Order: sequence, then C-alpha cells, then structure tokens
Amino acid sequence: MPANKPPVSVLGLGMMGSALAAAFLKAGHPVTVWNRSAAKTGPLVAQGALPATTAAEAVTESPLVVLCLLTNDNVEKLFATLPDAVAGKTLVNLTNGTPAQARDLAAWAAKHGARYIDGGIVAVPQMIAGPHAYVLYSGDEQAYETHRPTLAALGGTKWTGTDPGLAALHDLALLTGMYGMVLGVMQAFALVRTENIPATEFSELLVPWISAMLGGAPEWAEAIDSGGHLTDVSSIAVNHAAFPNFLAAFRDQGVRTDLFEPFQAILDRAMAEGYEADGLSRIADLLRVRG
Ligand code: FVH
Repeated sequence: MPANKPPVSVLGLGMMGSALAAAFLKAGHPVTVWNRSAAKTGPLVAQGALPATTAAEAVTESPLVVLCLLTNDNVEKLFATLPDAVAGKTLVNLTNGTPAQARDLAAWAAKHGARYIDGGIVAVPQMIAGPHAYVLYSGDEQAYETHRPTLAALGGTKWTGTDPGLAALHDLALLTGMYGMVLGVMQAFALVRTENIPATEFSELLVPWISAMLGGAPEWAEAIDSGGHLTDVSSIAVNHAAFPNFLAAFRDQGVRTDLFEPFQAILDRAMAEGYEADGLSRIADLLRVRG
C-alpha cells in the first residue's frame, strides 16, 4: 500500500457514500467514516476505516471531508451542528442539489472558515473508481487543486468553475438529458405494448434509432450557440404538421398523452412566433423563461 496518503473523512454511508469511502480505502487513504445510522459503518470498518461516533469527530480527523447525504437539506442541517469543527477544513459536498443550494452552502462554509467544493457524481455506486466514473467539481479552486490527487480515487475529475453552483448545474443538465431520453423510451415501449409487441423486440429498432438521433446533438449545439437555426433537415413546420398524429395514436391505442402534450404546445408557439423554417434546435431558446 502506498505510504503517507492524506486522510479523508466520509460523512453519509448510503449506497453512494459507502462506495466513495471504499474507493478511498482501496487507494490507500486513511478513512474516517460517519453515518447517521451507525450500523452502516460496519462493512467499511471491516475494510480498514475508522468509525467516528459523531459527525464533528469525523470532521476533526481529516483536512478533507467528503459528504454524500440524500439531500442538501440534510447537509444544511448537519452543517448547523458543526460550526466549530469545520474551520480550516475542505468540505466536498457530493450530495445531489441545485446551484442555489450549493452557493448557500459555500457561503455558510466561508462564514465558518472552511473551504467549500460542490460536486456532482456522474456514475452509479457500482461505477465508482472505475474507468467510466467521473465527478464534476466547482467552488474553491485552490482547495480543489490541493485535494485533487485524493479525489481522483473516485474516478475522473472535471472542474467546472469557481462559482460553487456550476457543478450542480452541469450535473442536473446531464440528468435532464437522461430523464428526457428515459421518458421518450418509456412512451415508445408503452405504445408498442398496446399491440403486444415485446419491448425486447422493439428495443432492437429503438436503440440504433435513438443512438443515430443523438449523433445530431453537436449540430443542434452549434445552432444554439450561434443562433442560426435554419434547417434543411427537419423543420418546425414539418414536425408541427406530424405531431397531432402522435397524440391521436396515443389516445386511439390507450396510452396517456400527458408527457407529450407540452411538446405540442411548444410547437404551436414556435409556429405562432414565426420559426416554422427553423430546426428543432430552436426549442432550447423557446424553453427559456423570458423576463
Ligand atoms: N445512488 C445513485 O445511483 C446516485 C448516483 C449519483 C449521485 N446520487 C446522489 O448521491 C446522494 C446519496 O445517494 P445514495 O444512493 O447514497 O442514497 P442512500 O443510499 O439513500 O443514502 C442516503 C444517505 O443520506 C443519509 N441521510 C439521510 N437523511 C439524513 C439526515 N437528515 N441527516 C444525516 N444523514 C442523512 C442516510 O443516512 P441513514 O439513513 O443511513 O442514517 C444515508 O447515509 C444523493 O444526493 C443522490 O441523489 C446517487
């Protein structure tokens, strides 16, 4: 085992926190662990972690403190119990949350003499420390550079900026893309199942189609950044003409329309605002709330 690796404390030993603590241990770091329900420390102690009886004790043990609780409300409440323990520490919060929550937690940390880094884990627990896992970070850049070699035990490290909210923003945007894909795929499966077509059979058509369409995302991104949405591929007008067929077919086949009705409204608005010759990239602009 490599000698003199810096110690790290992990607070929150759910599925993800346990995977994080195990990865630090595997990389040779002395690891102190704390969880609200003490029983979850057992497997990590068996792997060599030191159990702390209180969160404050865990914070005291290491210069680097990694948190992974269920919500940032939980983190905020936990922080409120730690005002004296955190001074001089680097707090890395990998709990899922919003940019605004991250900024509030960073302000709390600064007020109490701690350095704050927010993070978004782009992996499931089983992927941690593997080749495809990475974590988005933002906040105190100096603290990030200091502790980056330790954080690298979890997977790739991706810096998103000194605004503490940026990691959460990127994380939520990635998950937004994923949820959109999941909802579309589930609607498609629901539709074919109305005729007893096996979802497994249909997925052989669906997966290559979705993959090919996703290949167009860089082109949409360029159009969104440049503002040049005119297309000779698939215009808003063409999609607007076809879309009532989807809602009608869902109704005819006995599939709910709730998920897709908002898209009809967006296409209607795009037409009303004169964007009929634009491609679907125009939708990103139309989704912004205008002041
Ligand atoms: N699991 C996943 O696939 C995703 C992958 C991407 C990142 N997310 C986020 O990671 C956070 C933790 O998720 P998790 O999977 O570890 O969740 P649980 O297994 O449910 O563990 C939750 C831990 O939070 C502790 N906790 C809950 N409430 C409190 C509280 N009021 N005070 C202190 N700790 C609290 C809980 O403790 P206990 O119930 O065992 O006593 C667990 O340690 C999450 O933000 C995901 O969105 C995971």
